[in-house]
Amino acid sequence: KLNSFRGLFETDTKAIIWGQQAKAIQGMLDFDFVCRRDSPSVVASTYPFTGDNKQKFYFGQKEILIPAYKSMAKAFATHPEASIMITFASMRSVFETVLEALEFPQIKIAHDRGVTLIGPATVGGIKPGAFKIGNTGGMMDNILASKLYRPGSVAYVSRSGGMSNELNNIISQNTDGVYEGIAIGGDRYPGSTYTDHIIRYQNDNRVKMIVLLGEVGGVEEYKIVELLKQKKVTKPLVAWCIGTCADHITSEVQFGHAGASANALGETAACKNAALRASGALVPPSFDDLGKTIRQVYDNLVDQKVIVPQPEIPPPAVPMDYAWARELGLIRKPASFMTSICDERGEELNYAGVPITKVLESDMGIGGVLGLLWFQKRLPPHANKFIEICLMLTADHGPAVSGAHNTIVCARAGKDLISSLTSGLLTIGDRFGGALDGAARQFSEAFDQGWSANQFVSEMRKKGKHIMGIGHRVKSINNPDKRVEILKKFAMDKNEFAQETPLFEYALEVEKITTAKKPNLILNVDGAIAILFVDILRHSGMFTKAEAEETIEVGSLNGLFVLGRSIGFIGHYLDQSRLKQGLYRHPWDDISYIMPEINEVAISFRPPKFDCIPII
Ligand code: Q5B
Repeated sequence: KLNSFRGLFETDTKAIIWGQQAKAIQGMLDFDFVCRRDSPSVVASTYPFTGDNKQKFYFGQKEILIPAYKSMAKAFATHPEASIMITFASMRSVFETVLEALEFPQIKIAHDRGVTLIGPATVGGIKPGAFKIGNTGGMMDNILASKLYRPGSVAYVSRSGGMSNELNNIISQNTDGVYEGIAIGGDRYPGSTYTDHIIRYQNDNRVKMIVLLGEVGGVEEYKIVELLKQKKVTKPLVAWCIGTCADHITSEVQFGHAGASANALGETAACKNAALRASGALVPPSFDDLGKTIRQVYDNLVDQKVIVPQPEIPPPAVPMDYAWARELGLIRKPASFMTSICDERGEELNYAGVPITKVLESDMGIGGVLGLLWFQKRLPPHANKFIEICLMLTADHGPAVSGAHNTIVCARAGKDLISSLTSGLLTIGDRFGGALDGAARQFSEAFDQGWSANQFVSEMRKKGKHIMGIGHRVKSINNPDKRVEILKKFAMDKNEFAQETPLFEYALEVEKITTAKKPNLILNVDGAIAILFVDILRHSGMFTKAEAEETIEVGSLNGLFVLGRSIGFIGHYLDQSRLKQGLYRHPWDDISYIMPEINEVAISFRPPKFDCIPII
C-alpha cells in the first residue's frame, strides 16, 4: 500500500555516524534542510577515540548541537530512534565496527537479521527529499542541479559512487528525477547486491521505473536476468553494464573496482548486456544512449499516466558555507587582522615572501631571518653579521644584573621557565638593557640638529637627563667593556662593516666628553648597538629615510637586547633548576631597615576635622 510501505530511508529516518566526519554530517544536514525535512537525519555520532561531547552544526540557518559518544552502545541506547548507522571506519576497523553495530536490534542490516548492509567500499546512497548517506550526491550545487531535494519516480542501483553522480545527472535531465539511488560499492562481495535493492524498488509503489548500472566482472547481473524472466521484476528496467571497451583491449583488464574484471566470457559487460536485453530489460546500444533510453521509458510511463509529473517547487535556499563561498569568490569580508611578515598557509612557510628553503639555502643566518621578520628586508651580509654579533654579545652578563637576578629568584621560587624568563625580561628598561631606543633617538636628534658632541652633552645636562647609551655600573675607561671594544673594532673595519658610520663616529666624540667627566660614562653596550644600528638604517641603502625613522620610532632596537638576553635568562633558569636551588630569601644583614620612630608617627598624626557629627 502506498502510504503504509516503509522503505529503507524515509523523511523521518535517523542515523548515527561512526567516525569524526564533521563535513559529511554537515552535508547530510544541508541536504535535510533543502529537502524540507522536519528534523535532522543525524542524531548522534560515535567514535571510540574521543570522550562524550557535543558538536556544533548548522540546520539551515540555525545552529544545533549533535551529541558524540565514545561508546557505540551508549549512542544506540540514548537514540533508539536511529535505524541507520553510517560508518566511516577505515579498512582496519570497519569489520569490528559493523559487527558491533549488528548487535543493536534497532539497526536495519544483512539477510539473516533482516538488515541491509550497503558497502563496504561505497559512498552510499541517496533518497531525494528524505535521506542522504554521508557524502553521496556531492556538494550542494550538484544536489540542486540534479534536483535531489525532492523525490522523482526513477530508482537506480549502481556499483560506483562516482557513476551514481552521473546517473543522478542523467536521470534528472530525462525524467522527473531520482526516487532513490544506491551505489553498492566496488567490492567483489558487496554487503548488499543489485538484487536486494531492485527487489526493494519493485516492492515500493513510489518507484515507477528502475535503472541498473552494472559493470564488467562478476555474475550479479544474471540474477536480475532471472528475476526478469521469472516476472519477479515487472517494472520497466533500463540496464547497462559498463566496461564494454574491455573486449577491445587484448590484455586482461582490471578496472578500478576490486570486482571489475572479467574472469570468464560471461562476466564481460557485453555478455551481460546481451543477457539483460534478451530477458526484457531496456538496454541502450551504448552508454551514450542511456539517457535517451531512460527518457523513452519515462515518456511512455507519463503517456500511460503511470507517472504524473508534479509541479516544480523551488527548494529553500541553503546558506552557503563561509569557506566555500570564499573559495568560489562570492563573498569578501574585511579581515580582523593583518600581517605582512610571515605566511604559513601555502605549501611552504615563508618569511616576508622568502620561502623557508631559500632562507636556509642563502645562508643568511639568524641575522637574516631577523631582518626579514622584523624589517621585511633582506639585509646586506655585514648587517646580518652585526645582528648575530649583537645577539652573542648580549646573550648574558652574569647573575648579578637585574634581569638575571629576577630570573634566578623566580626560578628558585619554583616557577616555570616562561614565568622566570618573563620576570627577567620585565626588568629591561631605560636603566638596564633597554636604553637602545632612547640612545638611537637622542643621538640621532642631536646629530641631525648639527649639535657638536659638547653641545649635546651640555644640552642634556641642562635638561637634567641622562644620555641613553652612556654610562655603566662597573665598566669604565679603566675597566673597558670588552663587548663594546669588539663592536667598535667590527664597525671600524671597512672590510667587515662595508658602509658609512657617521653616527657611530659622533658617539665616539660624545664618549670622549662624558668619560672626561667621569670614567664610567663610557659608550655602553646598549649605546654601541643602537648607534651602529641607526647607521645601518640610514646608510646600508636598504631603508628609506621614513622607514629608518619609523623603525626607531616603533621601538624595535630594544628588541635586540631582549632577544639576546633571553638566551642568558633561559640559561639561568635551567642552571638554577639543575643546581636544585631552593627558595631564595634575601639576608637581613643585607637590608637596611630604616623605620620611622614611633613618637614621630604619633606627632605627625592629625585627627580629621568633621563639619558635622559622624554617624557610626
Ligand atoms: N651620569 C647605567 O649609572 C647607569 C649618565 C650620567 C649623563 C648618563 C647610568 C644610566 C643611561 C642608561 C643606559 C644601559 C644606570 C646600561 C646595561 C646592560 C648591562 C648592565 C650590566 C648588561 C649607571 C652618577 C653620575 C651622576 C649622573 C652621571 C650617569 N649616567 N650623566 N648621562 N647616561 N645610563 N643604560 O653608575 O654629577 O654625580 O650627579 O642611567 O645607557 O644595562 O652589566 O650591569 O649587559 O647587563 O649608577 O651592561 O649611567 O651612575 O646614576 O649614580 O650617576 O653620573 O648624572 O652625575 P650609575 P649614577 P652627578 S648598560
